Amino acid sequence: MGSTEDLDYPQIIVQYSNGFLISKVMFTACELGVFDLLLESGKPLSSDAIAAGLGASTMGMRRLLDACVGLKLLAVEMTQEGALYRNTEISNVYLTKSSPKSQYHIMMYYSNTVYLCWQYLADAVREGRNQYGRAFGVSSKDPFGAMYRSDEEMLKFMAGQNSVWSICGRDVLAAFDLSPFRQIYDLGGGGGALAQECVSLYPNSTVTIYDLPKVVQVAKEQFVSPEERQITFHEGDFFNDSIPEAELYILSKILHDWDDDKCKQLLAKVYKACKPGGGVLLVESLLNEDRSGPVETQLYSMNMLVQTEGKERTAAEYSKLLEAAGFGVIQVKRTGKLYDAVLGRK
Ligand code: ASE
Repeated sequence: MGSTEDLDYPQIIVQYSNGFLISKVMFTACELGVFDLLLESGKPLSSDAIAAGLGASTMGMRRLLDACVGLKLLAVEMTQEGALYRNTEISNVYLTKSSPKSQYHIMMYYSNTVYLCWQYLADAVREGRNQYGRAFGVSSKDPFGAMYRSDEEMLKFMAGQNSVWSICGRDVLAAFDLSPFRQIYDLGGGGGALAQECVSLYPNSTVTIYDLPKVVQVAKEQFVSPEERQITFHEGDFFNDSIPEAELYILSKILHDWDDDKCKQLLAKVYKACKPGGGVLLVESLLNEDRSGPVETQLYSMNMLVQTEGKERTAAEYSKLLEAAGFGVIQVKRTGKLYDAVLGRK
């Protein structure tokens, strides 16, 4: 890259232009259940068998399967009976619904919600605000009112966010030794996957998932088993209701939803509630200090523009927000994965 060849044939431009085609092929194969069928079958299948099994056209399915082979999401072998398709290892682990590391739900959220908002990216950049009005005809003033506009949308969001913790949860919680903190609140803890990682990594801790009443209700019904003794719930709106006392507050992908004023307001409230010697753990995707990357974080920041009131920030920006609220001894740990950790102490 950066060589004269780039001007002769713009590889990078072609690749980026095709980026959304790649996303949609993967999302569609997931949505139709291609990877699930191949996992269940336990043996390679022809495109006709897959099409029949999924109620799709033979012609359309053949093309989808071939594209998945090109993307290395499927493997193909030629036999006397014709082409037989099977999952690659990565598809078995991440693209099937039933896998413990499944990314299926976040992909459905991207494909059916995020994707529609991105249709209006130019408007979002022009206006500097989220595009719920244009994309879904709902007010953009209250982003979570818009994101949770129906129970179905809320459920899709919660399931999607949960799937991220199956691949990043352990790293962000192990970034610091949190074992001295026994009494933990996960503010905006949603479907509870991070809370579950937390109690499994720190068996002496209890985690309270603090979220809106309707979120807590769904979390109890669909995501967290009542057998999970170390996890409890608290229904509330962290901007308008009180925050109970605890030793550690986790704010995972919360501050990136809000502007600096709202972040300061929330952190000040958390500081007040926090026990002396306690702390706050921010779990966020950190921008480099010079904002040069990582590209995933830059893209997520664009997504925060189209979907929320927030943005992704640098470690220094999060430190400033924490300091403004009174927190000290701020430590930053980059995990090398999508999400990083920042710890502040009271
Ligand atoms: C939020 C997280 C997300 C609010 C809206 C969101 C995600 C998608 N939409 O707190 C997950 C992160 N992924 C992206 C593309 O930003």
